[in-house]
Amino acid sequence: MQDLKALSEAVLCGDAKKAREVTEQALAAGVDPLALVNEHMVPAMAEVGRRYECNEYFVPELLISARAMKASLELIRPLLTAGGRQPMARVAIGTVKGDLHDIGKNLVAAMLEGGGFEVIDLGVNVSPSSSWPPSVSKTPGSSPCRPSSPPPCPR
Ligand code: B12
Repeated sequence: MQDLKALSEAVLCGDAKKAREVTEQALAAGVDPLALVNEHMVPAMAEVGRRYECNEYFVPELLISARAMKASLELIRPLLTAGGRQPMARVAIGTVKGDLHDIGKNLVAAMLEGGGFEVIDLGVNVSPSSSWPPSVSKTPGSSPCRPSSPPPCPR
């Protein structure tokens, strides 16, 4: 099996084909899917963010890195979700109005599904005044929404 550094590299360089290829091989070799996310892809995205902050990367690089991460997550997501169980609760999730970052949200949604929750994904850029699907508005309880990633950097 290939060195898993190739996965971080593929995300960092925005090589979706390579990210998918390395993920496929790693999964076939029995590597824990969550380890691929937490130990390789998330740190690579953090480095992408650092490069963006230092003006080494710009929005196009963010986009192609995000595309590479998504290509890999497409293979991983089904492994995080468990089927056939009665859901223990229903959760609505979305990113708040103005926020288009959905990779983290999608990951959390997959983990919640894997943990036995029914997830209603409201998508991105969700306004508080949006008309919620009936399955959400009829459900008592809270809905986790998420603002744009970390707090602004101190300048
Ligand atoms: C990829 C990316 C993009 C992509 C997003 C593609 C996509 N489909 O998601 C694109 C290019 C579209 C983008 C655009 C912009 N981005 Co951007 N982006 C990133 C980047 C590099 C990675 C984000 C990511 O996916 N990380 C990987 C995931 C797995 O991590 P995560 O999102 O943090 O999620 C984890 C946790 O937060 C948590 N979590 C997430 N959601 C939820 C929900 C619940 C309920 C719970 C419990 C937990 C949870 O669990 C997740 C798994 O561990 C970050 C840098 C960074 N270091 O994060 C900047 C970053 C978030 N972006 C930033 C900026 C400034 C922008 C733009 C304004 C740039 C511009 N000038 O246009 C636009 C804003 C667009 C908008 N309106 O939202 C800033 C945000 C600064 C701030 N604090 O507001 C960051 C931090 C970069 C930086 N250092 O300056 N971006």
